[in-house]
Amino acid sequence: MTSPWWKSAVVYQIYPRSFADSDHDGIGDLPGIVSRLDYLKQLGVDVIWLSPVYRSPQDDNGYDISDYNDIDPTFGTLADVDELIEGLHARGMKLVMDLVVNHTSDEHPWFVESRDPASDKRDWYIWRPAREGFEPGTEGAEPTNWGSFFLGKGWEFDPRSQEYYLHLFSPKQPDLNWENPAVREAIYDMMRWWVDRGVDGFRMDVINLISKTYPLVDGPVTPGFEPLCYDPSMVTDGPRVEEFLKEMNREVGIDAKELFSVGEMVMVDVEHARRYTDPANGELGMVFTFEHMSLDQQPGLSKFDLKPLHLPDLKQNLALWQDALAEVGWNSLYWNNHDQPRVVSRFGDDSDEFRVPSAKALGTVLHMLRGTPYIYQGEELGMTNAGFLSIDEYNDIEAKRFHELALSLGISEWMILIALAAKSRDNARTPMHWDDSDHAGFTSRSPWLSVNSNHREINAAEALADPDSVFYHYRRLIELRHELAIVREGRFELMLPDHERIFAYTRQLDGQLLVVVANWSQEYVDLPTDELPTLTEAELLLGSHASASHYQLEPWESRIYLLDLAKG
Ligand code: ISL
Repeated sequence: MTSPWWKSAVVYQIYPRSFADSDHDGIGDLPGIVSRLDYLKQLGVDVIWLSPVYRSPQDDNGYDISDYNDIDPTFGTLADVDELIEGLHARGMKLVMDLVVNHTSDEHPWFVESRDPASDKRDWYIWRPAREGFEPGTEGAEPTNWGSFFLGKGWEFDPRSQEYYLHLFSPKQPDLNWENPAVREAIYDMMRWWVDRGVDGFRMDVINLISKTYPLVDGPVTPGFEPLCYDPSMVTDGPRVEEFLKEMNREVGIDAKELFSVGEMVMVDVEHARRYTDPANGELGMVFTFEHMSLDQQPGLSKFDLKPLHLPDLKQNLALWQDALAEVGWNSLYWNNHDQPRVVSRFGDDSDEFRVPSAKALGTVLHMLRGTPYIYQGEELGMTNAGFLSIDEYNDIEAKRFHELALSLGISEWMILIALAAKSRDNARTPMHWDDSDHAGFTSRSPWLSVNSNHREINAAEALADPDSVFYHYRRLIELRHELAIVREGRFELMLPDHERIFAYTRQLDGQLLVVVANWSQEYVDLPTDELPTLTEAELLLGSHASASHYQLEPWESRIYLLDLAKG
């Protein structure tokens, strides 16, 4: 059996609001993306994943959809999507759409109808009466004690029917009732419509939340984090998720048409991930795991509860996933997306001195792993966190809700701002840096979210003119995946698991060994040569520094070697 095409692909994620503004309203749009396709081709990526561009009140920047079959006027028109598809296909790239079907917007006609208790759409969402013995709409009357992922309660009271609807995210994102076959059919139908239009697959938002465990009951309160007062494992990987995914795959023809599919899986573990991506099960191509993204938070649920990253934890977690999916299943590889802070600021070093080498080291470590790598817009330039100093600069609903809730719990403003500066999703959402002009070439007007002032130094024009830039390093990493079977298929082995500064691993295939070494620190570090393969005969495929010592790495230096085992 031949390997599916997406196992050798590299994906680039575009957050449309922040990529390129063509109509001068300060918000990115589809024609803006179309105008930048040659840049993406030059980087060498295979697939573009587009965050939502559908009609939406934009309560959660498009993850609240009011019409799945149309484009929000902010972003353009259906004709613009057709042009994007055509432009990508003409350049040998593919388009993956975001599929947000755990919930819709409360302004979606399905939900508007559903508010009427007599409507045949009532059962398309999850409605429940007040808790027994409670007056509807009063304190504590919610059907269960569930909170929302955006903090606050997970149920919204509807005065008209005196009932509550479930929303695991904002109150403007009511959860669909996947138990209802008519809901599922409507979704598959919509997906087929997009496939017929020419899209090449889907990134499925929070797809392991679609099957709830019935009856819905109170969850245990998590000590120290009462506002999210249920155990989230009660809503992840529910009893029918796999059945629904199989049905979707069959009905939409995901495997049959060799479409791309990645499921965003909140809190997924390796066992579930293996089942979801076992080709024999006909569910998904790959998943997004979150485990490596929670290693810089204190144990518990809040990502804003900060903790420094301990490198061995990260190595062991990535190795766990590499090993667990080595025989069966497939994983995606990512440091960044529109929900995560910029990795060079988070796990690297965004100081003037080390930003470039640390961005390269991070790219090297991720891209030489087994799986499908994702690049989030601007990562290939080494873009950094937003650096916002006041709550007024933030846009994201999650940041605002966290600020409000934390203040109400008596947490000081500056503590909240420190947490937001480290972890807010707006870190990833500041506009793309195209050049050093006033709004970074993103727009000619005032942008919807401030441009980072460091765009004067960090921008695409600058990167393209500099052969040593992060951009060209990423381009080479992508080429290596395309060129070498060992990068795609080689067996992974972690080296130096407990070393606190060096990230090292090997990949092995057909008598060859790929060796990756990276210095994850500001210090010079000696390579423990007796614990690593002998590198003196090895071919250096890519290095971040001109140095040639086989015994030492400069600060944040990274190297990729290829070694012939018969010779070595
Ligand atoms: O970003 C998060 C909190 O910091 C996550 O909990 C995030 O909400 C979760 O990863 C689900 O994300 C996806 O669904 C959300 C949307 O806000 C995110 O942008 C999307 O990636 C609801 O649709």
